[in-house]
Order: sequence, then C-alpha cells, then structure tokens
Amino acid sequence: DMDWNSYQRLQTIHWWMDAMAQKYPAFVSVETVGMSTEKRPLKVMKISTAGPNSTRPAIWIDGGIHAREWISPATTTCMANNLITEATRIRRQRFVETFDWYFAPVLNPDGYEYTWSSDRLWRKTRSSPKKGIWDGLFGCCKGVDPNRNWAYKWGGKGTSQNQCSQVYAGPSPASEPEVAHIQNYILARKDSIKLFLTFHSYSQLLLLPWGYDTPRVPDHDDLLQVGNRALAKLRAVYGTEYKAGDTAEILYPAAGGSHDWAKGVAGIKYSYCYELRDKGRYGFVLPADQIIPSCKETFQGVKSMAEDIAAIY
Ligand code: 0X9
Ligand code: ZN
Repeated sequence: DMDWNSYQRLQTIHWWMDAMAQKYPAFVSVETVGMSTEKRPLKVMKISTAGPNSTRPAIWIDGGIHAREWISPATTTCMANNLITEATRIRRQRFVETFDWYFAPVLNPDGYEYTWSSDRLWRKTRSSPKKGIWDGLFGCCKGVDPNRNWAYKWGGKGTSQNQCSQVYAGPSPASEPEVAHIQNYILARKDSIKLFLTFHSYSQLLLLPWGYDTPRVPDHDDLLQVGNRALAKLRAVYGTEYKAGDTAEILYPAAGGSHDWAKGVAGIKYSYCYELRDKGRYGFVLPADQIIPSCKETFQGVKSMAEDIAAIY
C-alpha cells in the first residue's frame, strides 16, 4: 500500500497513480507515454479540476531521473497527493483552479528498480551500449546519464563519451527511450506549460538554467525572483535553507540536462531544477522519516511559484 513513511517500489507508485485516477476520474488521469529500455511504463499523471481533457496553462513536475535519488519520486508523488486533496476541496485555491498539473514521478524506472534489487547507488539508465569491436577486450558498461542525454547542447561541458562514466551522455541526443518519450510528450504541450520543475537530490539548491555553461539566461532576474520567493516559503515551514542560483555557477556546468532543454528547446520561461534534501549528512540515502517534511516544505515552494506565475496569466 502507498504511504509516505517509507520509500516505495515502482509497482506501488504506479498502482497508486492508477488507483487515484479510478477514484477521482473527474480530475485525475494517468497516461503511459512510452516504455523504458527494459519495457517498464513511463507514467504521467494529470491533475486538473477542469477534467482530463483540459487545456489550461500547465505545470510540469518530474522526478526520478537519477535512480538513486529516492527522495525525488517520494516527494513528487507526495506533492501530487497533496494537490489531489486540494482539488477535492469546495473552496479551491488559485494554484489549483488556474493550472493543469502533470506529474511524472519516476522518469528512470529501470534504474530505480535496479537500486532496489542490486545497487542502491545506481544513477544512470540500464541501456546496453551498441556492441563495438573493442568490447570483448575492455568490457562494456551499462547505462546513460539521463540528465546528460537531452537534446540541447548535448555532449558539452560536464559530460563524458566514456560508457563507464557516471555522466556518460549516450551515443546521441535523446538516445534513451525514457528521454525521447518525455521530450515528445512535453513538446506536444510546450505552449501550455508555464513552469517546468525537475526534482533531484541532494544539496538543497534551486537551479536556474543554464546548466551547460555560465552565460545567464536573458530573463535571469525574473526566474531568480520567483525562485527566491519560493525558497522563502519553503524555509518558513521548518527553517530548511535552500539556495537559488545559476546551475553552472553555484554547482557545476553540465550539458544535456532537462531544465536546459525545457527552456532552450521547449521555450518554457520558468524552468528549474530542485536539488532536494539533505546537504550531505545522509546524501542519497536519506532516511524515510524525512519524506513528509521534504514534501511539506517543497510543496509550499512549488505553490508559491504557481501562485506567482498565475498572477501573470
Ligand atoms: O548532475 C546532475 O545531473 C544534477 N546533480 S545530481 O547530483 N542530482 O546528479 C544537476 C543538474 C543540473 N542541471 C544541469 N546541469 N542541466
Ligand atoms: Zn540527480
């Protein structure tokens, strides 16, 4: 059964998404947008008080691109659950009534399952490299970094062409079916999506594009303002300190990431990457009793971003 006091397997998360759609067909729907390399479904949940066919302005939230960052699927599913609760209220708030919300909580389902079955700290996808003549001699490594595989500035700084690297960009842009399917799904809705949020861990950062290198986005000040207001709301819950800034400046340059693609290709102005709890004490192996606190504070941040952007539309 689904709860947020422990981390959940992929099957449980998918079962919960489908169960929500069955229970609240008027405002929850679930779509399988494609299959992963190992044929697991890539599920997207749409929450809209205007119903499954609504074409309101939209907010995109994804998680679980990196397999070992368990707090990301946990926090994003928990926020989706909060939003469903908000949608059932008679007096609904503006962030619920203005937007369609898309949640894709596990973008790398093969990697995620691998962290449960075999290697807790696996990061990448589970695709096999194309067989080359050297493979017999040097062996080969599985997996592409799905946050170096998006089709914008692909193969640039902070990426590797070595199959065995943790930041292997893959043989070509969007070589990973997980990335290709989600890119297509977002492109088909790019004019409605007003806010793009991708959830990773850890470091407690809110990253603005660009990640590929240090130039500032032209609307940097708008993004930073909405970001800092969100972080003030997040901090107000438990005092958790997050910092906002340009990815390449406050973290490191890394090309082919999803929030760069969302801004650079899909043209979504407000595009961010959250690096969730903590700051390194537990790192990727964050205790499950932090799921609900992480969810509560992050939801306030996301709500603040939605309210600010709703005020523009
Ligand atoms: O390196 C990453 O992909 C992210 N950090 S993580 O520890 N979760 O792996 C940061 C991504 C920042 N985004 C871009 N560079 N585009
Ligand atoms: Zn990550």
